[in-house]
Amino acid sequence: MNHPTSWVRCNFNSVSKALLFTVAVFSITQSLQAELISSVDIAPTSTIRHDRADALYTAGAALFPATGRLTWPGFLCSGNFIGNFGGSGWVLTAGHCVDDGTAASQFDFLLGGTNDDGAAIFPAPTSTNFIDSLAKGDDIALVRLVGEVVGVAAAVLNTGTNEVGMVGTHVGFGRTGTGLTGDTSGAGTKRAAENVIDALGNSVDVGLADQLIDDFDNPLDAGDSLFGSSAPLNLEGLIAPGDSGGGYYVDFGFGFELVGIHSFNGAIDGDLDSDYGDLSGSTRVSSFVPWINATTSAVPEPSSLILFAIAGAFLYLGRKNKQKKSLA
Ligand SMILES: [Ca+2]
Ligand SMILES: [Ca+2]
Ligand SMILES: [Ca+2]
Repeated sequence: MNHPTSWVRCNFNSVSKALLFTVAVFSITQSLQAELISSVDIAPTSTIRHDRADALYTAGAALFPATGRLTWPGFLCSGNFIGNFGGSGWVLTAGHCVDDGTAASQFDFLLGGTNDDGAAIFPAPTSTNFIDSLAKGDDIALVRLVGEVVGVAAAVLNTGTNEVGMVGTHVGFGRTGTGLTGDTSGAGTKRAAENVIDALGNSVDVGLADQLIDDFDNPLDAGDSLFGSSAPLNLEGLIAPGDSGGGYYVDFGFGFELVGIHSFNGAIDGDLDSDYGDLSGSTRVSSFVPWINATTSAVPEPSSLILFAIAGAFLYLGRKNKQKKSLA
């Protein structure tokens, strides 16, 4: 049974809202910034329904080949291949995954069984640090890889603005557990979990613009619903640490499109463990498509430049030879 509107409002009065926002900030700095790679194991990822087989969630991940694993010394996030431009593959991830000063070359993107290093990092233009990214809803960044990605279809960017109410799929390499236990196991394995995009952050008093918000509904307790319906989807789940930067996908009828980049968890039970009743926020991709297109198209084609330089050298040598011949 859905909560009456007044219940939702009651739980987001000024006191509760302050608590939720504080917890949401805490979740980014403490719970979803990235996953310490020391805790990585072979366990599956993201929290799942307690009454569903985990194999259903791990099998679903195969439908989303563009989402890969982004690691750097000591940490793990997720990222999404969005295409080859200027002779390089490009990865769309969360800003807080790449803003700790680590050099681009220290990042490693694993996709389709192939690793590649980062070549350059491009934070959202308005992002100055992690907390700013949360407050502004621009927790998003691009990583240009050294080489092109081969043999993997790129994620399609969503450009529309009708995400709310749609069924989405979270894809990432985060920690796992069930809705009853919370995220109790380490990150490192790819999985996919469904949820309904309930609202934009700034429309439900979570306080964030350009964020897609959802909750982890409990099949045993309708009271755990924070937004929208209290009925969980068949493979309902919530993102957890390590899923940061991963993809939130929606099929609007033309195949899956990337609508969100996993950003943070929130909780009103005081425990940021992605159990039933917790919530998550993803940065809204459609708001950043102009920046993504401008950034990926601004890089010159190195192969073209090299060809031009070689052609120029031949031309110069040819003239020089001609001159020598004419002098001779
Ligand atoms: Ca839900
Ligand atoms: Ca709900
Ligand atoms: Ca919790």
